[in-house]
Amino acid sequence: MSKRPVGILVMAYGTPRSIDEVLPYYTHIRRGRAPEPQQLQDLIDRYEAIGGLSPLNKITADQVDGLHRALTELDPDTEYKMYTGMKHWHPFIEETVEKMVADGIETAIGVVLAPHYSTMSIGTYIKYAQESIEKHGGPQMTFVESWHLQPLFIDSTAKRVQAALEQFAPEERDAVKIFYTAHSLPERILQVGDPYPKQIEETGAAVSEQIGHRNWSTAWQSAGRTPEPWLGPDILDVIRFQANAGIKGLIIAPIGFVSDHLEVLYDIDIEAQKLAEELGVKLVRPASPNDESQFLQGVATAVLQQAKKG
Ligand code: FEC
Repeated sequence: MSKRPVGILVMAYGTPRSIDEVLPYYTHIRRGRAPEPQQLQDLIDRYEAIGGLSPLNKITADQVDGLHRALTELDPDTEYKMYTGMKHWHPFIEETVEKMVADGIETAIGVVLAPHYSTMSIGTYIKYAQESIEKHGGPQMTFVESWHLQPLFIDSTAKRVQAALEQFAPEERDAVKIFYTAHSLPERILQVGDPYPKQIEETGAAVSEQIGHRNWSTAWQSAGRTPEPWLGPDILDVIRFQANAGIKGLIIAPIGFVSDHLEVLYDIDIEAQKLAEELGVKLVRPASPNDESQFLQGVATAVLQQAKKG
């Protein structure tokens, strides 16, 4: 009798499939509170500025296919069956867990397409999956909690950051400051000893070490539009500060994200780029991992390590 397939629940953020879905999507992100009409319009405008909608769904699907290929290459004796569950839009994590149960999946591994653990990011994905597993009575699932120092992830990131650095003339490169960024979160995460800021720092240090570039720091981007304090400095303040200090070249490397999507294509490529241009700073953003094979081999390796731990 052939062995049963192992289910892989790949969890990602999710994005609207049409402009009509932006309101319920945004309401879901806000935990059921509908946005003000102006906030909704601002978000629609940002989607329009990046071409109408986000490419995130297509990229997530390509990443899941690539991850399947990588798992099968690394472990040809096991059959892996791939599932995709989204945090904020269809197919929601819960819908996918229900499907896994209906398909007869008994054992599974969950992994989030985000490298760094925070109670408010990966922790929430895992919580949603666990609640769904409880509700639907299975499958037996363990989770990759973070993979921010996975060597193939670091190596593929280092290559992309190095390529960004090479967009500056050799004699300019030492003076180019690299800012490794991630999505900001409310400052209150610090009170509970959340590992998120430290993990971002560790990824930045590992990548910088690999490319031998000492001139780097971390910063935050895409903070929520709420009155409470969010982690800073924000990238826009960083650009202003660096411009005032006479810095002419910057790299913003969004290591907290693994795809081209709104927070990269709008917040960095449009908003931050516009400010940098106004202030006479050359700003370069490294390419996103998307479905690059070395990156996905890194995620697959993290999944297989989790499978061994059981
Ligand atoms: O391309 C797309 O359509 C979706 C891009 C997208 C990604 C993403 C990743 C993260 N978020 C994280 C935390 C928060 C917190 C709030 C929040 C709000 C938004 C809004 C949009 C949005 N996020 Fe997101 N995020 C993406 C999109 N995010 C749209 C709502 C409008 C706005 O504030 O810009 C604040 C919620 C609140 O108001 O209470 C907190 C974190 C990540 C990175 C980890 C991950 O990918 O899961 C953390 C992609």
